[in-house]
Amino acid sequence: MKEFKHFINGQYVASVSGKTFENRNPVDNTLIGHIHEAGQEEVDAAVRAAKTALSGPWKALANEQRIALLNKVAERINERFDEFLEAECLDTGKPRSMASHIDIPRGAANFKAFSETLANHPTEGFFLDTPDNKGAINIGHRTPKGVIAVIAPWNLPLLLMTWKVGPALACGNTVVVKPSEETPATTTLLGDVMNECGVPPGVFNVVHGFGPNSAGEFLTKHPLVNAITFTGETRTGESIMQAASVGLRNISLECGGKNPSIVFADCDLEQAVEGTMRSAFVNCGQVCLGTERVYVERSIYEPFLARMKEEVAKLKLGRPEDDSANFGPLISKKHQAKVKSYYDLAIAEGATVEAGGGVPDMGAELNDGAWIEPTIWTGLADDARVIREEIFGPCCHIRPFDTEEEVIALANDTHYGLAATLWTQDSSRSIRVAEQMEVGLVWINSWFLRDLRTAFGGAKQSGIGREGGIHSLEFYTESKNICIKL
Ligand code: NAD
Ligand code: 6OD
Repeated sequence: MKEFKHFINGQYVASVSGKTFENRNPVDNTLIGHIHEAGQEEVDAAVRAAKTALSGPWKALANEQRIALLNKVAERINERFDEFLEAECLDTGKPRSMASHIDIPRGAANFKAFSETLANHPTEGFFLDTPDNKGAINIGHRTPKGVIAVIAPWNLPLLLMTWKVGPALACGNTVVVKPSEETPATTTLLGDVMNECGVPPGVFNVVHGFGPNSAGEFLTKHPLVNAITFTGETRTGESIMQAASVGLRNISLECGGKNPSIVFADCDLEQAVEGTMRSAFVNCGQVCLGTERVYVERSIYEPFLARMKEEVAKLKLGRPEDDSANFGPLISKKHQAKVKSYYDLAIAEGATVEAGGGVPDMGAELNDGAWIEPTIWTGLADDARVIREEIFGPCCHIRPFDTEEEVIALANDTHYGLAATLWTQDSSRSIRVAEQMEVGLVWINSWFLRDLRTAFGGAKQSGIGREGGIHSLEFYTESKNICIKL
């Protein structure tokens, strides 16, 4: 039986209260272990450790030395790849094939990429004319922001946590991470890696627990936290924004989506089918960038739908270690109940179920897991709740359209604005439509193709701010102008 403790000031510590909660495997609902729940006391200890560590050996490191240390962290994650893989698959139930290609390598790469960004980022400089003709020089100078609270979700636990921790540490900050209550393992393991690599105590801290009235709330409300970076639901983002308003702390919010995919008649049909299959169903549909609304130009609507149904029938549900399986369970029984409620709602709202639609019979060993069928609907009205609300499951609605203007209006008719995917071989159209999408990210003839130097984030209710490349440096540093009169 595993035990997940907090990682504070370089040491694993139990909750003072002795309070723990269960960590269950979504594959079969078996007990993985117990997670210590942080109260105010542990959160305070973690934040104070992070505050103290801002000075001392961490501050004394030159940029180059800090970068070398973070590269070592990346290398050590890769050396301990199998442990991270096992931990991530146990917590999430996702196929090993996916976690070994996406979650763990990106978890390591996030440390390298932001070290490089930092190393290659030029300093801003302006020469200013002055009345005495001697002039002045302005130099932009960046300093760490301080203690950063990192609040992470469960869908890509290591990847999305290090996507924040990597740049935060590269910029010289210290962090207190609150991983999702569903997925404590890889964040906990990273503490050990930090110690092995010689990252000073207090630079990386972890507290476990829930959101409201638990570790998440205590952390975001802590007055010594200088900035909060969050990934999760829009409604949670609103609470965090309120917490951050006290003391005017900066926030970066990466929230939910109801992402459209637009398939034009001039697309490469097989490429569009393959891409839409991934964007709707990879990670059991639990990717914030995932497609839940598919709009297909009427002339290819029937063949597209038919090909999607053929491909969904080929998805193989199974345990993470089953190499022939490419589709795992949802994260939890609770999330299964939420997704299933939308499956029932779709029928109540008049959908035609083209594929899936229910909970599969996985056999006696797995039936207690959080399994759900990959599902395709057609025939829903544009104002149906299933079309408007984020489900975060392996499902999409496919609808025909007739004109470019019509589909742009349909795609934008949502409170969310995270990502859109376009499938077309007409490059002029692809740019014209991309420009009109009210989102932070547009993929043309691809999906989730990531370049970590680029701006990442959402428009509308999908978030506030951008991270990635220099955008991360901007969030994780305080910018100061130094003006030198000559
Ligand atoms: P969630 O909002 O329920 O939880 C995210 C984290 O916030 C967890 O660690 C949780 O414990 C914590 N939390 C909850 N309430 C809190 C509070 N009041 N104060 C402080 N912390 C609190 O989200 P989730 O269910 O873990 O993840 C799924 C959601 O995340 C989906 O909506 C998905 O779209 C979104 N997401 C967005 C992105 C993105 O980049 N935009 C990426 C991944 C997931
Ligand atoms: O690739 C990333 O950097 C990123 N933040 C991905 C988010 C995926 C959402 O589920």
